[in-house]
Amino acid sequence: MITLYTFGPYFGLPDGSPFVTKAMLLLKLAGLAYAEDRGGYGRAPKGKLPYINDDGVLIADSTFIRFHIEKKYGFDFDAGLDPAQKATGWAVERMCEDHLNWAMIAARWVDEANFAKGPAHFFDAVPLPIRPIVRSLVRRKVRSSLIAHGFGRHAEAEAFVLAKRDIDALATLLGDKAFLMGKTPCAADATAFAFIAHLLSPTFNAPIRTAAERHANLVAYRDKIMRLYFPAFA
Ligand SMILES: N[C@@H](CCC(=O)N[C@@H](CS)C(=O)NCC(=O)O)C(=O)O
Repeated sequence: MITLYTFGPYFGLPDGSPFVTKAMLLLKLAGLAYAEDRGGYGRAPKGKLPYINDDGVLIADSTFIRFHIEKKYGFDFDAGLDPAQKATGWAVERMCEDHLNWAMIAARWVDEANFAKGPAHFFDAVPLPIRPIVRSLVRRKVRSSLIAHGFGRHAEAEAFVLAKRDIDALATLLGDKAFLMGKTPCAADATAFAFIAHLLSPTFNAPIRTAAERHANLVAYRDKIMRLYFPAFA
C-alpha cells in the first residue's frame, strides 16, 4: 500500500506543487495504485513534499520516489531509450526542477497579485488570528531561499530571459512528438508535464505563462497528459 503525501489540488491542477504532480504521474505511469494524504507536511522527512509511505518505508523527494519505484517494482521509466536520450531526459529534469522552478516560485510568491490569488491560499486552514503571521513568515522564508539560490537576485526582466530559454528548449525538444522522447512517456515526461502544467495555470498572470502559451505543442502536450492521467482536471 502506497500513500503519497500531497498538498491537495490548487490552481486547477492535481496538486499545488509541481513536484507532487510529478510524483503522482510517476506512480500512474508505473501503474501503481496509491492513496493521497494531505496531512503529512508536518512529518515530512526532508521538510518538503512529496514523500511516500510504501508499506512502512518512507521515501522523500520526487526523484528518490522514482528510484524506489524502479528498484522495488522493477519498472523502468526510461525503457527503450538510448544513453543519449536518458542523459537528455535527466538534463531536462534538472533544468525544470533546479532552474525553471525558481522562476515559477518568483512569479507566484513575489508578485503581489499572484501571491494573493495563489500561495496565500495554502494557509486558508490556519486559524484566523495567526493566519496573516504564518503567511508572511513563510513568504519571507521563500523570498530568502530565492536570494540564497541566486535566482532571486536577478531583475525581473533578466529572470524572464533565463526562464524563457528553458521554456523554448522544452518546446524545441518536444517538437511534434507525442512525448519528449517519442511515442511513450519516460521519466522526464513526469517532470516536464508537471512544470508545463503549472506554468500554464490560468490562475497566474506572468510572462512565463505567456511564453509557454505561445508554444502550441506545449499546450497540446499538457492537455493530452491531463486527459490521459488526470481526467478530472482536463
Ligand atoms: N527536490 C524535491 C523538491 C520538493 C519541493 O521543493 N517541495 C516544495 C513544494 S513545491 C515544498 O514542500 N516546500 C515546502 C517547504 O519548503 O517548506 C523533490 O523533488 O521532491
